Amino acid sequence: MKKILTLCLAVQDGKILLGMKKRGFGAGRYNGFGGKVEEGETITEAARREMEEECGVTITAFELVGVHEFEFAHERGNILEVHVFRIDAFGGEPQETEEMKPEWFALDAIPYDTMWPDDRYWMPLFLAGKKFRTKFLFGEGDAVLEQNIEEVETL
Ligand code: 6OG
Repeated sequence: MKKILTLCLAVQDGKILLGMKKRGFGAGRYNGFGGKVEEGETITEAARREMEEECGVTITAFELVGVHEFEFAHERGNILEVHVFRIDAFGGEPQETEEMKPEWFALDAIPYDTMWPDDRYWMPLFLAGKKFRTKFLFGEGDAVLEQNIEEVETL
């Protein structure tokens, strides 16, 4: 089974916008904004909706830059396919919501120790403006057991 999700990362003036996830899957970690694509919605529509719901801003310029396939050793065959968008412009000011507390980080001070453990491996490609496809297998304590990161021209 495959679930399709979005992950939106805004970069502006040498900083990246992350949110502290307050509840649900990934709570206690900083991450981009996003979630499951709902029925009847395109992936880009889902990205726009999640940015509005989770931090109250409206995307005005963005690009699909990566696709991850995440799998957990205790549930082999359940794939999370996460579509990563770089947000180049948005309207409004990021606001705390019930789900996320937004915070800007300098690009050389990204809080990898409080993020999903895959992030430190692919974020350098993201920050270098590359496109990528990855596969990660997670084990006990969400440790990365296997990883494959491919830089691609198009997605
Ligand atoms: P909701 O369950 O809140 O959406 N996500 C991951 N992000 C990273 N960096 N690593 C992972 O490794 C992830 N698994 C899921 C996708 C969950 C949000 O978290 C992202 C969504 O943006 C396993 O609807």
